[in-house]
Amino acid sequence: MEKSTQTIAALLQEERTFPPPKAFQQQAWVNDPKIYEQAAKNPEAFWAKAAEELDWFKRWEKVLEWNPPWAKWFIGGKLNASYNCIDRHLKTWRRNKAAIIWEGEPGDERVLTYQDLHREVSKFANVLKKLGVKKGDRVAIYMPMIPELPIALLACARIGAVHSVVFGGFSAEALRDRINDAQAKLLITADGGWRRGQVVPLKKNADEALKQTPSIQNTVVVRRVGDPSVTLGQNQYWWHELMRDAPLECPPEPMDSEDMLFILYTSGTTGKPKGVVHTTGGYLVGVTLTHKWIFDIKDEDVFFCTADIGWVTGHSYIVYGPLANGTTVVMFEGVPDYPDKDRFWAIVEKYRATILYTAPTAIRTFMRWGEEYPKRHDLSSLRLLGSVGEPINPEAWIWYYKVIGGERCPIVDTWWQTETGHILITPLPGISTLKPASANKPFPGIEAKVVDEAGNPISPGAGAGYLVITKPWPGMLRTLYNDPERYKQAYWSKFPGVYLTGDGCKIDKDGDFWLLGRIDDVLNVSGHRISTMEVESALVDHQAVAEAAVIGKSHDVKGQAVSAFVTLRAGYKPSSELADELKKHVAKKIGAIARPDDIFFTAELPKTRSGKIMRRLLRDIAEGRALGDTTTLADPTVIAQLKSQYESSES
Ligand code: 7RM
Repeated sequence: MEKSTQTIAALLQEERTFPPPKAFQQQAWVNDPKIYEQAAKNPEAFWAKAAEELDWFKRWEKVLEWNPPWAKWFIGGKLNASYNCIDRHLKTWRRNKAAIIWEGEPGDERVLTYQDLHREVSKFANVLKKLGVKKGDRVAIYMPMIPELPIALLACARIGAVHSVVFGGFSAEALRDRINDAQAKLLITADGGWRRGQVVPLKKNADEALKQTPSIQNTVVVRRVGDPSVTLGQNQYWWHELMRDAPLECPPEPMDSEDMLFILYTSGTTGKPKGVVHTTGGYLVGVTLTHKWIFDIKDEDVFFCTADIGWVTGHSYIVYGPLANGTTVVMFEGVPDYPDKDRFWAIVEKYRATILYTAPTAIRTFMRWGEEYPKRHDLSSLRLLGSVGEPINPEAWIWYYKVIGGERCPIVDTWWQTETGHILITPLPGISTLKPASANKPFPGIEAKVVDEAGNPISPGAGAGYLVITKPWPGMLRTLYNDPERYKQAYWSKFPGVYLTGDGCKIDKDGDFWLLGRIDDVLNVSGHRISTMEVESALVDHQAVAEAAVIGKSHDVKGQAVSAFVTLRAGYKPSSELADELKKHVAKKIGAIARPDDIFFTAELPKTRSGKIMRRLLRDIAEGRALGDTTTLADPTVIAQLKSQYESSES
């Protein structure tokens, strides 16, 4: 160990810069960098100004009350999220504007205007009431990516019920545990969903879960796939039958700014999932302003966010942010490679999407498949690209920029979490000089720092450490549902009064932030703390590598040795020569200290269902341990195969 206040080594040097294109800058909502200082001088005034862009039934009396770690925003204010996302647009020309352009996996389409959305949401809100759902009750939602999903969210918001969306890819047990933790009264699901031409049996899973969920009184089922074997049991109803004679008018419930809007479960490293609680006023202010400024949203835009609404990205940037801004969003039920590997590009072309928001894991997969798929389509409608979910390595950034953006579209690499509610660290496309793999700067009104083990700020250019948020922000989680102690412990105990993100980060001499992955994943090689992100980026920089996951493996002398799991691009084959070449490549790119001791080639990496690499399971394999919790894995066969291959290569 070199110092007691140990930080993370900053190894990777990325020198390329991309200033904002003049034409983009001129038309952008934000084109004066002074906004940062102005907001920093008085963040509360800054956020109050943002709040004025929403419609309030009653104005707030106080902007912020902060008794760490308890925050309240826009105290005394009354508003309704569904009213802000729908009703207020009906008073304008937008009433017949497309709110949601939806495409199903089989190629079916639906377009809902704001007026259509108003009708469907109001009717379903009346259905909820009729089924006995009251303000404050929790409603569990387990659905595919069909229009009824955002309709259900907004209907809950309309009557003040709290939605808890459980991603449709989760198992019956995961659904059961989340229903029970939230004590949900109603479940909304579907007969099934489409995935690569197969039916995901949502109703079957739901029935399995319902055997052990005593709080559920009724279940509503959307007929999506038309599976004739799906029948209704007691207290179960078809969505379309309930909707048939539901009244058209349902006045939005005036909600207190601090009333709960939703719970969203996120898996902790150990133990039961955490029920992240978001409230109404602050969250809506945060998602609305960040969506408008970061994506530079104009009325002409067609915003395509590829996330599932089962994740926070879908909540904030398919539903609440875009609809509050009166945007047209593209919502897609399927996957990028069905029926072929050009599906996203076909959608961009067909609906003339102007903004695409997707994840690095998808971008690296597209790189692996090759340029021929995007090249089949006209992507010239795109004017801005976004990335979220993981650090994007420079090679993937450059590929995205060139192949998808045609070297004309700025990329916003947006850092945030389920807990933060909205984007906190990001470029602003009209003013930021972009650096591939840097998420740029805290959004105006946000104060973030990188600190060492003792909590002392690391000055710009001096290295890496813990990313923390040092002032409350409007969309921050308010607590963990029914577990305030865990809330305090997980986020506020390491550095008192300061929010711990759990991510490693470096800050360069310009004050730009570079995310380095989860602190729990950091390696320690001979006392040097090395981020997974930097070694992985060096590997992906080699033309043969599609994706890489790096872990520390126990080593007698060094403590830990760098061990890499690598997938190759089309046209490359594993060999010991290639492994040697990759080791050398890492040593050359970032230094001998990071040179991998071993490289293991694999066809797939284990990922969560939202696409994040699960390094913890790779560590279990490398150390020959039993696998830890695998319930959040997207594809359990990947890890089983990897384990047996790895074990036979060792012997
Ligand atoms: C939005 C979302 C949160 C974690 C976070 C990071 C990682 C997300 C970026 C990123 C580097 C980014 N919510 N992360 N965005 N890392 N650059 N632009 O993903 O709750 O599911 O995950 O995701 O580690 O802590 S989340």
